[in-house]
Amino acid sequence: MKFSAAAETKLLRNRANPQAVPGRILTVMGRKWLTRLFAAASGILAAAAAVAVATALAGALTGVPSPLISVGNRTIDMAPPALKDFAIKQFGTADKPILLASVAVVIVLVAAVAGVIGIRRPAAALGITALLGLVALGAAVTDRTATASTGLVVLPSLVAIAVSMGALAWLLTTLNRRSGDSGRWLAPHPEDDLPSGFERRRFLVAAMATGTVVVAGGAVTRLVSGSAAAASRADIRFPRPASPSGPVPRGTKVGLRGVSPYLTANADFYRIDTNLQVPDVPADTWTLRIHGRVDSELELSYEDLLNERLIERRITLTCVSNEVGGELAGNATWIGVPLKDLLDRAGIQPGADALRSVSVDDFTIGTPVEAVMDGRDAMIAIAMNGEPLPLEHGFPARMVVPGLYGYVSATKWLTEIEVTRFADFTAYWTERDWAAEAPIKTASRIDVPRSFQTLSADAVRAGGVAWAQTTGVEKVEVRVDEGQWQQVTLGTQDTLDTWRQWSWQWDDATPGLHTLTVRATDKSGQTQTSERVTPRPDGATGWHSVQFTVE
Ligand SMILES: Nc1nc2c(c(=O)[nH]1)N[C@H]1C(S)=C(S)[C@@H](COP(=O)(O)O)O[C@H]1N2
Ligand SMILES: [Mo]
Repeated sequence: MKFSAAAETKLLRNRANPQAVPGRILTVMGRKWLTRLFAAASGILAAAAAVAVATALAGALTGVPSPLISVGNRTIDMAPPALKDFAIKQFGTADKPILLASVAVVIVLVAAVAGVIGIRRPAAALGITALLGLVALGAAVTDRTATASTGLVVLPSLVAIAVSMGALAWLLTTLNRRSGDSGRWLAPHPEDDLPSGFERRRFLVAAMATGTVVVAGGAVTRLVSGSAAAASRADIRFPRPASPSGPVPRGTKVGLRGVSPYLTANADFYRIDTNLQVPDVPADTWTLRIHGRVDSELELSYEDLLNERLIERRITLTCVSNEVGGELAGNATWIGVPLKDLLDRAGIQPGADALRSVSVDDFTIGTPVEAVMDGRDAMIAIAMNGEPLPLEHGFPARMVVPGLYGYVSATKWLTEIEVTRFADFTAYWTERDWAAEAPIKTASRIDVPRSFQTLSADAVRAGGVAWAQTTGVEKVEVRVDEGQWQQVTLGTQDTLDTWRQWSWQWDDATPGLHTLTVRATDKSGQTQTSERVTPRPDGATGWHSVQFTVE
């Protein structure tokens, strides 16, 4: 940008007096930049209107994700494994809003650029807009979470293309038109690059109309976005489990502030899945089909599950992506139907070594047949901590298998179990470099003190949790700096499938900066290895430690 000497002086003067800047921006920056600003805003407005209308439309249709969600879903499915590891590690369970925000930022940028290009080359701008819509269309058609017919699934993107092109054409026309023009549609003005005196009023009308569409789309989305699953969940009453878990034994809780609660509340329970939008499955339309290498196929409704022999168990779930010291584990009371009961009834044929379980959105998990038949409390769970499964945790039904990481066992929104062989299929995560079989590795964690906390010498207490599902935690030890390992106080073992709280007090604490390290030994005598490995392919190992200061 070149300024005349006069303009430069003005600019300098305005710097000295910032109050005066807004009024002068026009003269100093030039109309060219103002036009660009309006053009960019036009692009963004048009795109926003398209997204709003498409999202409202998708909300009104069953089984049709909004194009924005579809783009997000496809991004998740196509992202290289390393990027996903990074996202889960950096953002944990906030990875979903961050992904959606990134998609939105990309759309805003592209739309703004399209708008600016549209000052000179309206056709190119419309082309870019159409291209954005086509990307959404492609994502919608290939979105595995879409359950409606293709004809319906493409509808929101097609409407989005029409809305964005129409709105942009209108906005650019008013932006490019001079008073006195005979209304040439979308006519660019190559003869001067400072379209002067565009018809502010007409542009404003177009912009406000488009803005109204954005707001209306948002309002309609709100209206139609009530979930059928939530309504059906509210009506569910459970019979008393035939095999209750009994109360939590005394002494399970060590009573130290900052240690993870023994039972994790549903609202605090970690959530990991590939779904940007929680599948909306009312219990009364849900079915579970068990088929494949079985003597007789089974098909069960939710009502059928309620009439089965129900067991209630406390089980600690763990995600394979959990880093050493990470928070991707939680302990809950589950009610469900023993998988073994159903599989025995179906009759597993010789040679079958795997269950391929499928969720309503075609996410797949492979689980060893042996693990669910060896007597552990593998179940099709319908309740979590006394409530029907929360929607995010798999309503109406999910699998829970003690001792296996979630990605090889804990299928949420479960709808199909195929009895098969590992040799005959790959599952969602095994296609992405994770191991096909993944028993949970023994782990221990320091919840308090937090890293870099300062403690007074007379009150150095530490505590946390340790888990070794199906084997049980035998012993937890800590050491200060490179000192001797010392045994901690362990909460009572509840079941072998639950974590144990631990606490420890440092009686003769010395001032200074210290490192506290923890390790657990399971009931088979195996102590956690100090060797650090990453979560991929089958779970992290290594000792957790925190640094803190004693005063
Ligand atoms: N349908 C479906 N089920 C799924 C997943 C998923 O992405 N989709 N993720 C699995 C993983 S990796 C884990 S760790 C557990 C997490 O269960 P939670 O979200 O209830 O804690 O669900 C498992 N079940
Ligand atoms: Mo996981």
